[in-house]
Amino acid sequence: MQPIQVIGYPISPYVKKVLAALNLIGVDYELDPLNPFTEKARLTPINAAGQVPVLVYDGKVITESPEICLFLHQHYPDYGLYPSKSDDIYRINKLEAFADSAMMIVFGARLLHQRVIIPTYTHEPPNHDIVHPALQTHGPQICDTLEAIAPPQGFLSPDGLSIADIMIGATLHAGLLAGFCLDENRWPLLSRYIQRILSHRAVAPIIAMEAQYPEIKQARIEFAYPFPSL
Ligand SMILES: N[C@@H](CCC(=O)N[C@@H](CS)C(=O)NCC(=O)O)C(=O)O
Repeated sequence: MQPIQVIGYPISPYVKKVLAALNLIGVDYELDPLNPFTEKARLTPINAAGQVPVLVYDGKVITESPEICLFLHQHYPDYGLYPSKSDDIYRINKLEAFADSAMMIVFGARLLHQRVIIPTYTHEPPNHDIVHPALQTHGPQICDTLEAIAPPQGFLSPDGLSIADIMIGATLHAGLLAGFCLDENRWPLLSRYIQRILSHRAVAPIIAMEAQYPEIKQARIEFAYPFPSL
């Protein structure tokens, strides 16, 4: 079998999800850090949707991060990407979907995209009519929801770090890179839970790799990223 390949730059939370899943499983992979904004011509022949991540596994091309992670789980069922009990699987799937959609709209599209990606790749300023409500209203609403379900110890699944924790951590991290303030007095359980996810052995190397990108180095300084040692 040829080496597993992941296509997509690790700044994307969806790409982080797939990389962390592979790290959790413990299989080797090659990363092609293709940037979907600057390298579209190279990407569309691989994925007509023009999006990352893409997984190339034994000659098969798989797109869409939930499908990729399900595919990996089917090939490596014993590594806890999804929980072992069916009730837990349903809950974890719903929370992964919440992070993929509602959380990505706020922390990915309205914050990271506006404040870091657009200024870097188009040299346009952020749209403050989008950024301001995300920082002041939408982000805090999501954190209120998450504070009610954040586990005081461990992760959302009794089996350990799962795909839902990974995506919740990756999306909130995107918001933090763009200056969202995760106030530990207002959201104490959530703050500790997010730190546990980001420092997990499957996730921390990706955060460290991403920190080498010039736009992320700059964002960490400009928006005072709260976990500089990660
Ligand atoms: N539903 C897709 C979303 C992937 C996605 O939106 N990727 C973004 C990067 S965060 C992208 O490639 N954007 C480029 C574009 O849409 O032009 C998944 O879960 O994989």
